[in-house]
Order: sequence, then structure tokens, then C-alpha cells
Amino acid sequence: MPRILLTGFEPFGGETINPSMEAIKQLNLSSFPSEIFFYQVPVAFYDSSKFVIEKIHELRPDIIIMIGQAGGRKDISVERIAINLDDSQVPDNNGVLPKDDPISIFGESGYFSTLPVKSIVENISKVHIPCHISNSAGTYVCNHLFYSVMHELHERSMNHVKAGFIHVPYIKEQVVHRSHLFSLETHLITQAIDIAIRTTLDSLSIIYKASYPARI
Ligand code: PCA
Repeated sequence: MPRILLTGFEPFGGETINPSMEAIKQLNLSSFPSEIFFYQVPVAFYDSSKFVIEKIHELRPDIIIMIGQAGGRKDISVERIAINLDDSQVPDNNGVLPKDDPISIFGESGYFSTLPVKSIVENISKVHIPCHISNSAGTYVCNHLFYSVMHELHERSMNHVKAGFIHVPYIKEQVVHRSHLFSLETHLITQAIDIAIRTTLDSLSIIYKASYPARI
């Protein structure tokens, strides 16, 4: 059975919830033909990547899907690329405020997601949830985590692991006093994550599929 590492973030920037975790908690984990391990990650440049990289080596997942909040965006953004840059206007939850710092001095300038980003967007769009490919995960903690994970997989020759990042908008509860901001119902974000997981599972090699008689 494939193993999936799924991560969301703790709240940050004065919010009391983070839609990534709220949505992940509502997934029906037993409905997937896989083992899913999910964690809440600190919104901290260095601690986030340290935590997730440790989990990768402990759990040896086949798929890594990282989810984060992109407040103000109007759709589910399936990120295509992580860039080698930390540059922040606001401190992270540990007070760290990097300016124009490379994430890895000798690392590549960027790494592409190895999730099937186009199929994920297509399948989420089919159920009328707004969804697009995004070409920038920003330069804050989400991009840092995304880049660090892709770099680790590259450096350790773990290229068989499919990994990537999805940004999600605010949920309704976060915008009650800011109704001009876009938001989605939590259950729609949960459904989008569910579809992203299933689409990625479907894209795994035939060897894996062969171990699920029910899916052939
Ligand atoms: N979003 C932030 C960091 C944590 C989160 O949920 C970002 O987009 O970088």
C-alpha cells in the first residue's frame, strides 16, 4: 500500500486557524487505498523543513502533499515550482525575517513539483471547485518548505517520490469581519485535497496499482 505524507500548517499572521489543517482534519482517511500520515507543521522557516524532512526519512512515503494557506487567492492553487529564495515582509512564528536569502547555497534555482499538477487541476475543476496551476508559491514559509523537500528528495536520489505543494484560500470563518475577501467552504477544500490525493495515487506506477485488485 502506498504511503502518503500530508502536511498542513499551524495558524500565522494573527489568524486563529489555518484552512490547510481545518480541511485535512475533515478527510475520510479510511476511504483511501493508502496509508496517510498527516501533521501540522510550524510556520517557521527552519523548523518547518527540519520537521518534514525528518518525517520523510522516518516514514519513507511514496507521495508527499504539502498544503498551506494563501489568503487573498481566489482558487485552489496547485503549485508548479519552488524557488531557491527566502524573502519575507513579515517574521515567521519564530520571529525569523529572511531577506533575499538562498534556501540552499549550492541548490538548484528551482524544482518542479512532481505531482501530476495538470491532472489535479483538471479533476478538481470538473467538480466546479475553482482551481488553477500557480507558478509561484511565494517566498515565505510555504515556498521554503516546498523547496527544501524537493531539494532533499533530489539530493538523496529519492526521485521516485511524488511531491508537491497546494495553496488554499481562506475559509468562511476567517473572513466574517472581512467579507470583501474571497473564501471557500472548508468541505470544498477537503474535497479538492481528496481529489489531489486520488489523482496522484492514480498516477503511480502500474506496480503499485497491481497490488490493489479492487482498482484494476
Ligand atoms: N501559508 C504561508 C506559510 C504557512 C501557510 O499556511 C505561505 O504561503 O508561505
